[in-house]
Amino acid sequence: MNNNLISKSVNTCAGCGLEIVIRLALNILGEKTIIVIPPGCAALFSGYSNETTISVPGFQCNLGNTAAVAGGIRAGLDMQGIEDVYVLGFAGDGATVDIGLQSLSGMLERNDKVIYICYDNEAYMNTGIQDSGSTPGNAITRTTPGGKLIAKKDILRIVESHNIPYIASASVAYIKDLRNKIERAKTVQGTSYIHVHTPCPTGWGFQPSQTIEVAKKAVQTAIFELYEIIDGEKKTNKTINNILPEKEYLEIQKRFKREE
Ligand SMILES: Cc1ncc(C[n+]2csc(CCOP(=O)(O)OP(=O)(O)O)c2C)c(N)n1
Ligand code: SF4
Ligand SMILES: [Mg+2]
Repeated sequence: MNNNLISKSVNTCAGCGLEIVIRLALNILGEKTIIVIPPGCAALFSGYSNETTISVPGFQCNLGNTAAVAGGIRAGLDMQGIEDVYVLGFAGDGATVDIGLQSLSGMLERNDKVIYICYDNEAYMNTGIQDSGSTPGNAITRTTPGGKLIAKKDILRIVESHNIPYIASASVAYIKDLRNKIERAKTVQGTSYIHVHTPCPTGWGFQPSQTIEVAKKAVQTAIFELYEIIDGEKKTNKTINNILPEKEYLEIQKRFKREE
């Protein structure tokens, strides 16, 4: 376990969910990790120019090729007989479910030994809150001012169709569960895909202090399900006995509010 791989001050917005995910991931994976980050809020987080906040080797790829670059790095390590280094693809939803989908599909098909984490803040946040395939229906973004007309793309089902050994959904509100999932990914011989529901106060319109509350409500309303698929077997990680009404999740975010 290493708590010192990311500097204390970083340039995400206050209350940013993605900061939690990346800190936890590197904390668990440790310094023998090569991280691949496409453009997005995580790339800004990782630093500008010759300054970086992350003290593991990393590469900023293009928006569409995180998985291809991560797979290529793994192939290079394999050629050198290096087995004790994790390759981590760390990408936003736009970079994963839209423009990076072809590259992701190729990597999943090859079953490259890569841990791929998608932090899903449900829009292209870094460029000013445009809707992505992962934006939920009815959400207001700069490109869907009247609310998005189509539903959120179910990337986990697309990933599942590739029959990789490990798939998980996770949430920043359930850190122990997320931790277990990253720990499991470390042991997988092949591709692990972890999709993390990652609230964004700036893009979703809630107070920075509410990040965990918003993430938790998504699970408690059954809007976001926590599960893993291990060698094809699906396991639910959080059974919600008293499902809350959806409005309890929707009403605390400005992106679902309509002008009267
Ligand atoms: C091919 C290409 N198109 C557009 C961009 C501009 N761009 C940079 S970051 C970004 C948003 C990425 O969204 P996402 O992957 O969801 O990450 P987030 O910003 O939400 O963290 C876009 C569109 C780019 N870098 N490359
Ligand atoms: S826009 Fe959202 S995802 Fe990006 S740094 Fe700010 S809070 Fe984090
Ligand atoms: Mg995004």
